Amino acid sequence: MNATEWKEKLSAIRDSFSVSIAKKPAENPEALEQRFLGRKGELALLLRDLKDIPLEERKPLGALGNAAKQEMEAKLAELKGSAPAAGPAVKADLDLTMPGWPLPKGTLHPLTHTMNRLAEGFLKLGFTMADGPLVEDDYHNFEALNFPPFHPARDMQDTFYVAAKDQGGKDMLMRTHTSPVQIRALEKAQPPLRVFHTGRVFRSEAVDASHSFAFHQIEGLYVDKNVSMADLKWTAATFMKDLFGSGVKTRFNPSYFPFVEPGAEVDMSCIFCKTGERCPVCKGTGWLEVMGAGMVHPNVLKAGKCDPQKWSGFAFGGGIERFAMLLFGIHDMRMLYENDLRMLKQVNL
Ligand code: 2NM
Repeated sequence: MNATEWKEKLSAIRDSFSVSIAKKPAENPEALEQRFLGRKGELALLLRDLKDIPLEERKPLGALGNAAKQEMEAKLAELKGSAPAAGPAVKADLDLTMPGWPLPKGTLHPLTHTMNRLAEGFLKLGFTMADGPLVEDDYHNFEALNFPPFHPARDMQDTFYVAAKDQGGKDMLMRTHTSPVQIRALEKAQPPLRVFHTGRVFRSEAVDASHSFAFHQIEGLYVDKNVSMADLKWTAATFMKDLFGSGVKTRFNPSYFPFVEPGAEVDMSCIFCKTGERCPVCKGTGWLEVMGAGMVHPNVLKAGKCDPQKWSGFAFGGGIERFAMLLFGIHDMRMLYENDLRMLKQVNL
């Protein structure tokens, strides 16, 4: 558990305490005390988890925990003092000074929450948010990204084409990745440029536990003088630590994407492995593939009206569903789209 998750849990405990304590007729204060403040109560268990959090982050969290404890103790004392000794609940209990009924709060969809976390991570690193259309033309989705004319990804099997044509009479399609947003950003502004985008993409694929025909990607682009693979590695490592905690390691494997050269797959160290067990998530390899990345291909820079002799850049991309599944321990992507309330209500901010 990292500091952010710890804070989220604390907040969830405080929320459910507030709801429980405001119930009418009142719940038994002793039972509430045991549930929240007891030796094996929710707060005590959470405080025990502090040991997993690096020392320098632990102190402020401990203070937050103690403040919450005192607050709960005070509220419980109040409840005990005001509870009728025994017998039926007092009928004339209209007390205008009592706090109102708690309204049920809306919660963010785990995917929305994940997108927000990703966006926060990149905004912190000085990237700005870019946007682009879901219905694209062939030029921005493929041609400007150095897809050779007969590249299999252009095939009807993978791409949803729409009936409409663009103004030049050319095919329009549902974007198959978020990369066209980077091309549009390059067209609009000269480097130095640091942009990212999170949004929906569409592929004509069969649905299963790890595939969907409409999913989400994050992509980013950095173009400047002397941008190197080392900058890319630092950015990827920093970002993964921000998302999954400071203990997470990152490694690169060589890979191919038409729009980068060299290209790499980005692995993060498995966050589910327990020593001595064969981990079902990383299949015992210790690594999880989470992103693609590389140095922007000169042809792509040219398409964005940047001189490759003068500028260089890195780009990266990854599936947001995958990040959400890792963050929330979800094993089947389809659950993200089924709107089961137990799924929808787990982000408690
Ligand atoms: C990836 C992997 C590697 C990428 C490249 C670009 C652009 F437009 F700058 F060329 N945008 N995104 C990229 C690079 C995306 O996703 C798997």
